[in-house]
Amino acid sequence: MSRLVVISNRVAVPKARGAAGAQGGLAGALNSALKKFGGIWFGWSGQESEDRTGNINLQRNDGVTTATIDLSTRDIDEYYNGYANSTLWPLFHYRLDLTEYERETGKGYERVNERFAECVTPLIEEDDLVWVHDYHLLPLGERLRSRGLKNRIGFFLHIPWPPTRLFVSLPFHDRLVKTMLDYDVIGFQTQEWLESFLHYCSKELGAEVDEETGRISYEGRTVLAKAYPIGIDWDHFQAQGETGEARQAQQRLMSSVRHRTAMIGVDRLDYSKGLPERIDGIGRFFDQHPDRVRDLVFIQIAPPSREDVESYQQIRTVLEQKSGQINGARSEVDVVPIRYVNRGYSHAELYGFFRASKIGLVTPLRDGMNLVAKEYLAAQDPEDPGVLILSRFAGAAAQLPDAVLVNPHSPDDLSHAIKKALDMPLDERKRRYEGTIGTVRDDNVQDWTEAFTNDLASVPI
Ligand code: ADQ
Repeated sequence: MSRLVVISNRVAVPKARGAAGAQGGLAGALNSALKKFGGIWFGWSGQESEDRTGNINLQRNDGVTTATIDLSTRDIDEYYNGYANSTLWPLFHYRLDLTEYERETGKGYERVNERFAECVTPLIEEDDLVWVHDYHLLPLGERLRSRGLKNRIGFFLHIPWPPTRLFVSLPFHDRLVKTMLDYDVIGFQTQEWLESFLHYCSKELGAEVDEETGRISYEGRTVLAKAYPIGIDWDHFQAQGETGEARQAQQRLMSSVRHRTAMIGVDRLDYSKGLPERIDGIGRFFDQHPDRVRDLVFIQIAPPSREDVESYQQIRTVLEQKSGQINGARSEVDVVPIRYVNRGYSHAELYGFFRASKIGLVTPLRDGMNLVAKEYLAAQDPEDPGVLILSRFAGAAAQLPDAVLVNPHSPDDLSHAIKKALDMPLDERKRRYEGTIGTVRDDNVQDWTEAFTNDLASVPI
């Protein structure tokens, strides 16, 4: 059997299952795949150092080998904070207004991709399957090929692929996509992002595209492009729900909201997650239904991320102002309608909070998939499930049509959905829950890993 080499911007060092802080989700799934196949997970250590000697830190933990390199201050600035997070991330989330185009950061991005290729190539053996992840490493396939690698190489994009009309605003867009056609399999979260990619290849590159099979033929190579919707680690998440930590978290939240309904949002602090728009929707709900202020407590958990990027600093300030305004206008001595918490929690605690919350509010303006929506559903009591309000612009909406779907840009729509969820009778809540839970349970992250690696392993070479 072939080994698997996973390459991503950051590497999650595996922890033993059941150990305190054991990881779930993507990191857990990739680690189990690596254990099954044997192999290596390569990426940036997260550390900054000016060491250019090509030192690779190899570690073996719980059956998985990780190989990491440090990046220099300039590399982090140009590749990570610059091109990846100030150009590609906003553009791929349809935010042209936030997209920065700087030649220097583009060069830094190429330089770090080249460095990744240089460092990882000696670790790759002849029959290894190579699986590259996400927007930080779009051109890595081509960099690896230029070093003579003949292996099967796959790529998965965790975020949306933008429509052609937006994507062409990126200088050198064609050069970037041509580098991607050196992969053998390219995976997207949804049919929608896949279609945008195929459209680009056909219209802008003149590639031959078979819409039915997702096969793209270009300059003598054939690439398979396909949708592989990611899921959660169901078993791991349920096991977290059985812990004392989860039960305590549930109790803690329930006793603090008492007779009121808890409505929860859990997101990284990121403008793509629609947080200010969500607060506006809640404000609108309180304006339209002032008699219900005492019925509802909204808990937003949003730990900061990418704090070196300016647009991320701004979002934090905006959010604090908006929630402060509503709390200022609507609080009583014993009622504070919005609790805004700036830190992360473990999956066990999140399970408990989700279970204690009768409404889950997941309203990104654009999202590749959104695993929080699936985790919220997975934590519900089947006999008395809560209601998921979900943005129609999250990739997850295509898989969860029985959620209450909303347009996150419209405060009226959000307000209406909150009212509907608050008043929803048990039989409708159960019907919606039963319509979604099968997908969440069965299309899980193990399945996703298997589907992708099976397709990659079947590529003829
Ligand atoms: P993210 O943008 O990080 O991921 P998401 O899928 O919602 O978004 O979350 C990933 C994980 O982070 C989830 O397991 C969630 O529980 C955890 N998380 C989020 N907020 C948290 C918080 N406040 N505290 C603790 N944990 C938190 C990117 C893409 C998504 C895609 C994933 C996976 O942007 O669209 O679903 O990758 O492919």
